[in-house]
Amino acid sequence: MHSLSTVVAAVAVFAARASAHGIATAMVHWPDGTFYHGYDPSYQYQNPPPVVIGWGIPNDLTNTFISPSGYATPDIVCHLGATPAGIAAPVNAGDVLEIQWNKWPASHKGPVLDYLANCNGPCEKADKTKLEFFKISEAGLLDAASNHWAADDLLANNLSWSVRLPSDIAPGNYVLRHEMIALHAAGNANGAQNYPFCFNLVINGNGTAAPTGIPAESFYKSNDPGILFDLFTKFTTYVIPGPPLYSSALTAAQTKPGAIKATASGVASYIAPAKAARRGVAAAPTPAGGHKRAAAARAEAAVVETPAPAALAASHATAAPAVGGQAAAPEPTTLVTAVLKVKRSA
Ligand SMILES: [Cu+2]
Repeated sequence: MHSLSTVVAAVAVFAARASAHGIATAMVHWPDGTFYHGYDPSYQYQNPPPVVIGWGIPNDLTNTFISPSGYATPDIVCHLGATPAGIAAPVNAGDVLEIQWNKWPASHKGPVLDYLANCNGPCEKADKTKLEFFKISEAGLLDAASNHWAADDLLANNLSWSVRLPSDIAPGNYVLRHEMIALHAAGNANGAQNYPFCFNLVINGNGTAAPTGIPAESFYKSNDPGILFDLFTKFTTYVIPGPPLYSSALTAAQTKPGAIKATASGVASYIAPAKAARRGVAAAPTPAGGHKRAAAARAEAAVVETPAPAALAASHATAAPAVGGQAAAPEPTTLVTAVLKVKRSA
C-alpha cells in the first residue's frame, strides 16, 4: 500500500484528491497534437460535471487502485465503479495517442499495458462487462541490470505514455483501456496495484480487422507470474500479464510530450449509415473538436450532406490553440450539445 496517501487522505479531502498513486487524466492525439481532457474525480463537485472522453470514476475519492482480489469484478474494467464517457476522441487507425497522468510515484515500478474493445454501438452506452478487449501494447521490465521499467519511462517523459493504434482494425467506436500495474507490494498475495483508465475513441480508417478480445475480468489471476512478483529479489526477466499482444500491434516511441496544438472536448459516437438507415434516422458523422457556433453549423451541414465515414476524417479537430502549451480549460458544452442535438432530432 501507499502509506503516504493514507496519511494525506486522513488530513484533508483536498489533499487526498491531489495525492499519491495517479490517474490518467488526459489524452493527446498525434499527429494533430490535440489535447482531450479525461476524467478527474474532482469533477463530481461540479454540477453538471464536464463531459469528457475519459470514463467517470466519481467513487474514486482516495485515488485508489484495483487489487488482485478485484480482478474478477467489473472494477477491473475501467477502474472503481467506472461509468462510460459521454463523448469520444475522433482518431485514425495507426495514430499515436499520448496518455497523460497527473502523477506517479517513482516507487511504483511495473508494466504499462493498453487494450482496445469495440463497443459495437455507441460507447456512451457500453456495458463494460460485455466489452471484449484485445491488447495493443505492452511494456514491462525494460532493463533488468538497472531495474528500469516501463513505469520509469513514463516518469521520464513527463508522466506520459504513447500508444499506437493498430492500422488494420475496422473503423468504429472503441474503448481504449490504458493501465499501469504497480509492483512495489506485489511480492505479497493481493499486493499488486492495478490502475486502469478508459477513454472513448471513434476510430476512422480503412481497416477490416476485428481482433478477438476477452472481458477484462478474465485478464489476470492473482498468482500470475507478472502479478505475484517480488520486486525486491534478484530477477532477470518479467512476464507481462494479460492476454497475448494482438498480432498486428504497432509500437510507439516513448518520448517527452510535444507541444499541444489544439484542445477539443470530443464528439458523439459514430453511427454507421447502414444501421441508421434501417432505423430511419439520418446518420450522424462526428464533427470534432471545434467549439464555435460555426463549427456546429458545419457539423449539422455534414450530417445532412455527407453521412459517410469520410466525414469523420474531414472533421478532425479544429479547436482553439492551447494557451502557453498547457492544457486549456475544458470546453465541454457547446459543440457536444450541438452534436447530441443533431443525433436526437435527426
Ligand atoms: Cu501508491
